[in-house]
Amino acid sequence: MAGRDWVGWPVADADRYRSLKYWTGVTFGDLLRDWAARYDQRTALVDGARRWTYAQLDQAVDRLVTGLHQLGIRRGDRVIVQLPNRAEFVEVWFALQRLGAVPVHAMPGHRRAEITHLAQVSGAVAYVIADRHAGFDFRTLAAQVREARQDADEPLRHVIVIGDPGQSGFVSYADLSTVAPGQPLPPDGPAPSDLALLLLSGGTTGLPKLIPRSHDDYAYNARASAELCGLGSDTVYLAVLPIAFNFTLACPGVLGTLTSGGTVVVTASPDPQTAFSLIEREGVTCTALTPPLVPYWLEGYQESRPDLSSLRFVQVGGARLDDDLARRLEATLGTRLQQVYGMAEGLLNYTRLDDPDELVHTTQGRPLCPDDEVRVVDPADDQPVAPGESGELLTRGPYTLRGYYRATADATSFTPDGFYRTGDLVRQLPSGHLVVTGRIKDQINRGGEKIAATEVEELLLTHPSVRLAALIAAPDDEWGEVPVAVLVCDGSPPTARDVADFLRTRGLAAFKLPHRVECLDALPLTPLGKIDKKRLTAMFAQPQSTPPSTVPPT
Ligand code: OOB
Repeated sequence: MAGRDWVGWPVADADRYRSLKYWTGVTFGDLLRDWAARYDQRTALVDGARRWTYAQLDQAVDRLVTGLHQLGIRRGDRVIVQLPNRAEFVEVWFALQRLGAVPVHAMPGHRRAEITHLAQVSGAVAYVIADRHAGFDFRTLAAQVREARQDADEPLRHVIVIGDPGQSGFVSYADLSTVAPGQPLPPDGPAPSDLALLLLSGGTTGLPKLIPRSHDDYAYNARASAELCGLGSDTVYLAVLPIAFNFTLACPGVLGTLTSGGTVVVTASPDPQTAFSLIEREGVTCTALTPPLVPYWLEGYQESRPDLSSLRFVQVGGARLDDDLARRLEATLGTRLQQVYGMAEGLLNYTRLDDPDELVHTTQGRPLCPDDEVRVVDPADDQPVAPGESGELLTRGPYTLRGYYRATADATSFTPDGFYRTGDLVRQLPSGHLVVTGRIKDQINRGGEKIAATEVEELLLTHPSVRLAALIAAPDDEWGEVPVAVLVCDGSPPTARDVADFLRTRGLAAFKLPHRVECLDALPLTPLGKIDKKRLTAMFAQPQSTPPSTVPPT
């Protein structure tokens, strides 16, 4: 373990999680082999008109493993994966697992600032993209990232492109997945306790941190979630949210469905009508949404009255779902709701499918595992609050990290005894269910997409006329909350459009752009001399009456 880039669980805890059979000592590469043996000719994956049986998926993954190995990708190498929801995501992910290489999960919306940062923190040697998606050419982005990393200790050596690789010396995915087997693969596959993937933290300071997840802990995450949701070989899961999102991949999502012998249907479009026709065509039994998608689904349902009778339940998570919308979802779609309050760092809370309606509509669920330890504390002194009172949620357990990758920010993110500080304010009911009441972390949650305030503030401060900058959350009917930039400027203040253009040229993802810009002569300070964000939030909690220089986020 010496010199490792990440800290695992203390030996005593790891032994306990093994003896309790949470960790079963299997890697994802071997799990896919087992599923192929067990579920063989059943349909594993559907993407448009293309379908894969379990046996075909297993073979496609083997071919890709050979191709990746011949390219020089080795056990332990980190590989950034930035793909829309396509079957290739699943092939690439399992091929990397079988090789012992580590996917770094980028989001489809990430741009130069985020991907360069991911490449730097992870030391990735390769980057997997689609040629174009949603009007954006990812090859241009990849060329910029490769150039930015060319003199680094760990440069980006390969860009693998699904579709047309273009002229930049990038590798064609089609070529890679059809290479003839050459040398036999080295027998030393990954160990179950090894790093399996790196997820992105929503972040509170600076750029996103990387979350190490092992085969053991992540396989438990997917399997236990699948059991809780009653998945089986009749499950048909529709992946609407990005597969790179922990929620979609393993809660129970794609991996939980495959664990159960079910079928995963992927769609790259969040449009409800596309989803409805797939639900009807494939007999989808469950799917997962973030709260802003829910009103669209309800409206879409009223318009076209699709047959959704196959749907057993719809999960909603990633941000707080309004209680009333929760009730309307069930009444309109005629299906069970499951609220999911989770985090890439680990802990998952689910409402149970047979919970009383009141709990399903008004809480964000209770922990997945009997050995998830949760404490609700006063953030000032880490002492437990009175039962039912609101406090910060701290947690520790068999699938919750003990430190970030390459140990960034661990001192502030964990208690000395290994509890992760979620930065979320919750209250716990006698039943164990949690209600998310707020947040103390400096983050904006735009309908499930997380924005670390300081990341945007640091870029705003590089604008020539910006002297001080604070990014705050303002309430919003569509997104729940949106980022608003409060600036102190020299000379004439930039408009929201100027600011958005500026941040885009700095390579920032579009979902992080401020929806509004407000200018002040000075920023209010706390007694300790920090920017008083509480006050700013109160000042700008309401949309301004004079039409603000609003810019659409995308
Ligand atoms: C999920 O994961 P992340 O890592 O993108 O974000 C985690 C944070 C939580 O700490 C909390 O602040 C917020 O997102 N959150 C919710 C929520 N679910 C997540 N806040 C209120 N209500 C909810 N239901 O977002 C995530 C990961 C796995 C499953 C589901 C969501």
